[in-house]
Amino acid sequence: MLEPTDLTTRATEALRTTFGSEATVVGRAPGRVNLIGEHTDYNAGLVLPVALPHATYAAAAPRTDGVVRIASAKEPEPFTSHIDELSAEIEGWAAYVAGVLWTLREAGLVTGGLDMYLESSVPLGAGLSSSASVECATAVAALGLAGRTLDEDLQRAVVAAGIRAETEVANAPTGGMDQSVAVFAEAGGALLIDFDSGEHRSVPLALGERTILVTDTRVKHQLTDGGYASRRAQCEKAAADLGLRSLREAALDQVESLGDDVVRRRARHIVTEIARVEPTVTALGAGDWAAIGELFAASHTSMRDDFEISVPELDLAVTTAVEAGADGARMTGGGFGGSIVSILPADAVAEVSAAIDKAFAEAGYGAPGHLIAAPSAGAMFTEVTR
Ligand code: GAF
Repeated sequence: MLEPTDLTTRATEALRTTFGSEATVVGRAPGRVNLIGEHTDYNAGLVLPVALPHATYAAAAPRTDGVVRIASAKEPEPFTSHIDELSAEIEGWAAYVAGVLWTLREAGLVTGGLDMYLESSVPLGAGLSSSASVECATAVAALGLAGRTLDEDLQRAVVAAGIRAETEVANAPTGGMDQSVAVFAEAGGALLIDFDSGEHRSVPLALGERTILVTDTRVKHQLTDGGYASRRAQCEKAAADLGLRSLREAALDQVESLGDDVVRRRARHIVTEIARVEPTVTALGAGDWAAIGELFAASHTSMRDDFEISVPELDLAVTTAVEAGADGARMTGGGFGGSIVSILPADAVAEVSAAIDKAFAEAGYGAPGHLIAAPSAGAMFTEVTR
């Protein structure tokens, strides 16, 4: 099991050894697993993610000279700049950190320099939103250093800063679900977000004897490699061909009238997937695990056949999880690799994960990783006292 270790101490110690700085603030923001509603955020649709207990920790110390220095456990070579010189032209991993500081400076929310060190327990490239957790941990740490209080307006600013860094600096044309859940999630709940109205509400999860298991196939996915952008463009084309503002407004029979087979199937996934979100909320509330099984199966089939974002490792993990006792399983996140999510009886976790490990070994795939997604809270910062 990939454990959700608290990395506060490691991050503050690494800040000291790397830069000789004492952290005054540690920002923390979680990764996420989406229960249902995939690729619906940029179609003004509904999503239902859960924040993971696995998170990024950003230890930060203020500087009076405006200099910005950033390092992380995965990228120990520091990024160095000056707060006034940050722009959208930032290469590589630093785009997700310095890019957020740039957008906060542009918004007038951050003016000073800082030293920052990041540690994360969110698996990278696993479709579990490690980048949004980095963005949001960075933002709340910088706002904590600036003496701000994280009220709802500022939370919205954090979400916006993360989205801008991701879309304008890292050039990943993503939709906003990951930053929203990283900030607004409440412990014990999933977050129902409506990307048409902009509203969100926490849906308490009465899982009882059930658990949410995430299995990382370790097939690395990238949101910048073209597959994600092409799906987004196809959805926009479908809406435009139908004369609609977005596919949120489309009915299934309208979509079936689209002439282009690929565009029609992409749009069909979006319309049917949006329609599965509220029934999932109802089924979770009622503990109707058979309904969850059907909804997850339909969602996975739709992503595999209509949206074409699954890979054989994801399909095998899903089939095996259900055969071994999960109520339901589906791929989660952007696709083209990454993870599946299963809901299952807590006492079936060992059996289901062992069955997936065995199936992967027999298929000649590398060993997957598993984690328990205990629904956790969104981003916050704590002041370091000594
Ligand atoms: C990625 C994106 F970042 C999200 O905005 C969302 O579109 C998701 O893929 C698919 O549901 O995580």
